[in-house]
Amino acid sequence: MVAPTGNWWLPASLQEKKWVTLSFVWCMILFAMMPLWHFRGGQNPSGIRGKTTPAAFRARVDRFIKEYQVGTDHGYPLVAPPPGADIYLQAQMWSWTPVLKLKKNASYTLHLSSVDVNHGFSLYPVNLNFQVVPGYDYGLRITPNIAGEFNIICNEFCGILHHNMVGKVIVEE
Ligand SMILES: [Cu+2]
Repeated sequence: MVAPTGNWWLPASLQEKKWVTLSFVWCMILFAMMPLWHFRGGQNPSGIRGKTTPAAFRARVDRFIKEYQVGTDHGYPLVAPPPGADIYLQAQMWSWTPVLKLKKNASYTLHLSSVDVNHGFSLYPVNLNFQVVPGYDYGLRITPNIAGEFNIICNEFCGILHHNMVGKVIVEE
């Protein structure tokens, strides 16, 4: 192969240069928005993430239930932890354990993890969504500010009975 002689390409025109510059500036703005929005956006949780194992998390959930259980709800333990407590929610094909009874305007650290496959935590009717991943303990600082009953719906397809995977959070005045 022989290279063409001389200046065979056309130098970038003014419009091309403007376009490349504009694109680059826009890229940088979007790039800066990612960290900026994490702190300013309000919708991004600053959670605590830690490693765990399904067995360790299950044991922690069992301990949590034993400590604060106040009854049952449709066969699931009903747990009323004190304000400020670390609270635990276990995702498993195809249920959420336990049913949490929380106080309005009290703060908690909600630990989410799965003991089998990936699940999705979706709080209805409030539109809050988090990934629930086996092997990771995702600790969210939460302060429920609306009283009522909320459903937790799995929004990550997790098998044949995925549609049955509904849990509950009760927030009392
Ligand atoms: Cu699921």
